[in-house]
Amino acid sequence: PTHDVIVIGLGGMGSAAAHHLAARGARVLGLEKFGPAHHHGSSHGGSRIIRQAYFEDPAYVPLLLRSYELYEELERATGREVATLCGGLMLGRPEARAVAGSVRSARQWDLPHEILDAHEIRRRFPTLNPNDDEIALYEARAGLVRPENTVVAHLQLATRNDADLHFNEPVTRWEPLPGGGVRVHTAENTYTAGQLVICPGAWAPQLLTDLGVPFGIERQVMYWFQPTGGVEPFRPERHPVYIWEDARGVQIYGFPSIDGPDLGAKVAFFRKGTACSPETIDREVHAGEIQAMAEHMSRRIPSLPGTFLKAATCMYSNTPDEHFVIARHPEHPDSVTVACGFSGHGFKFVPVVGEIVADLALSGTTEHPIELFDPNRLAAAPA
Ligand code: PYC
Repeated sequence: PTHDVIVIGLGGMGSAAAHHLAARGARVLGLEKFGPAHHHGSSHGGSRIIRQAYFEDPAYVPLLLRSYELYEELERATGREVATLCGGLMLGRPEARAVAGSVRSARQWDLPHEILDAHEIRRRFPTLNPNDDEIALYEARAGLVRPENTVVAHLQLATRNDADLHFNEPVTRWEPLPGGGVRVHTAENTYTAGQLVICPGAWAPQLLTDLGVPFGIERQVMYWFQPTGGVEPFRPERHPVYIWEDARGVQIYGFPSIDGPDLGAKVAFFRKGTACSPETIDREVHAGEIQAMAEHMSRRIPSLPGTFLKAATCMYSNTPDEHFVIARHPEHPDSVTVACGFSGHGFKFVPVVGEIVADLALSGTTEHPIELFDPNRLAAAPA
């Protein structure tokens, strides 16, 4: 083999894996279908939320604490801005999953947080207009990470450690070799290595046919609006990130204005997409969708849907329980590691997933708690 480890996919997770593997001295080949930090998958759009009081499950918290450390290291090592801790609000009725789940994680892990009633939310964050029966968990250490900068920073560090990164070279198939190791085919070449790491994003159904996980790929839309009265109240010094759940369980999430006055502020529905595949996704954003977003916002952040500026699509790769898959491949446990099914909430974990994947590929195990991400939990029950 010419390389120790081949990494398929150099988006968020794959770029971090390439960096951590190369930093430990592995000879790494990275193969990516598109260019560096591209906009075709799930790692673009300028911002993603980062938070610690994790409503999805308290088991994520130790990984988040490590991710925060690694984001800081990444910023120091590259000089690129990757994280802005502007604070974050999880809003809704007290029983809303986003609120009750965050409170549970914060208490279990003793994370600094405040509980704000509707009056206090309005007083501290005057752009927000909650109903009287809504509350929020406020976390000062929440904020946003920048996906494109994060990917570029990891690629830069991987290259610094001599990783061989090939862009615009799609993988057509891969197979384990009888004597150990793997072979990977692209349109132009065939490569062999002792270990394979697959970080496929929305291409999981094509690249992981024998994993036994029923992925649901979803089209999602991100919207940028210019607030009535301008972006001043939305600047990150004054405005937190937020996830806001309504009485039906519909969640929106949003950001302060971070890309200059002309780009307004970004908002999106969380987990309310439509089924698609990378080949069939509708990249156009329709007037009815923009109208629905503006109407949903206007009751909660009345100044935000002032003027629609632009929208962009991306894809979620959902697992049935919305928890990740990070493991040795059950069918090829000696040579293949997978990181996939991030279900729309993975980007904040990118650096720690890179570290875990490097552990698994180089030693077969990790000290990080990843029991929740075992693909066997999702295997179809035998008939
Ligand atoms: O995980 O915080 C998050 C998030 C919000 C919207 C998409 N992901």
